[in-house]
Amino acid sequence: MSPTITAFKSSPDRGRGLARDMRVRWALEEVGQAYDVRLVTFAEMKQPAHLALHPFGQIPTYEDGDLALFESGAIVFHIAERHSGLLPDDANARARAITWMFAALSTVEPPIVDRSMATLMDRDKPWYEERLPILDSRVRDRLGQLSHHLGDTDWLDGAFSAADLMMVSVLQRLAGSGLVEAHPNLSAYIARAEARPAYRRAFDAQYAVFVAASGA
Ligand code: GTB
Repeated sequence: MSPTITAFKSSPDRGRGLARDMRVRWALEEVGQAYDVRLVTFAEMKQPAHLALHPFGQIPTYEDGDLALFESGAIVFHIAERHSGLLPDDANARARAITWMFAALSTVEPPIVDRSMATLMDRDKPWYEERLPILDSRVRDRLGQLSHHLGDTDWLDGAFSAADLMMVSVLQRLAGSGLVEAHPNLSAYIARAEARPAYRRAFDAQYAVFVAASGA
């Protein structure tokens, strides 16, 4: 039986693929694992049935037989461990790829989410204009370091892996901010990942949900 993931019934990102089900869809497409999607409303995410799967009442979740997981990082890691194609076979290369997955989630993503939340929720606050440059500068620091590491290589460490899938998913939230665009190698890195057939299939699937929900 195929695993089932959850995603927004009506995503606030309007089909841009920025919600965290996208990275799970992408991982499943990369390894060729078919999956089902259960769409949930914001209200349903806070109901006991969903809270039993996700203690924080969020998406994505992942169910496969008697296994239920939450947290996009844990889900992608699980998929990468259970299938070939997303983590190297060599033990040291595998450990490095896992390190980069953690780096994406715990070092690069937090300042990006802080900035994104401020631009979404705090524009009307009296301190917004003063705070934004601080948030921008924290993001700039991380992007500068990441850009330096990537240099002119295609992927973070050898072949494409779950590390790149996670890092690109994290960086995409900055689209249009000008912050990524200041680093041509990071823009090219994102474009390279987005050109992958598995990414396109995942993107199209989540976009179809937006189209159906909006009647577009
Ligand atoms: N750490 C968790 C993980 O990685 O799985 C975070 C999960 C999470 O934040 N889920 C969000 C959620 O369910 C959706 S992805 N929110 C509902 C709630 O908390 O009540 C975050 C997200 C939402 C919207 C946009 N957007 O509009 O661009 C982008 C990302």
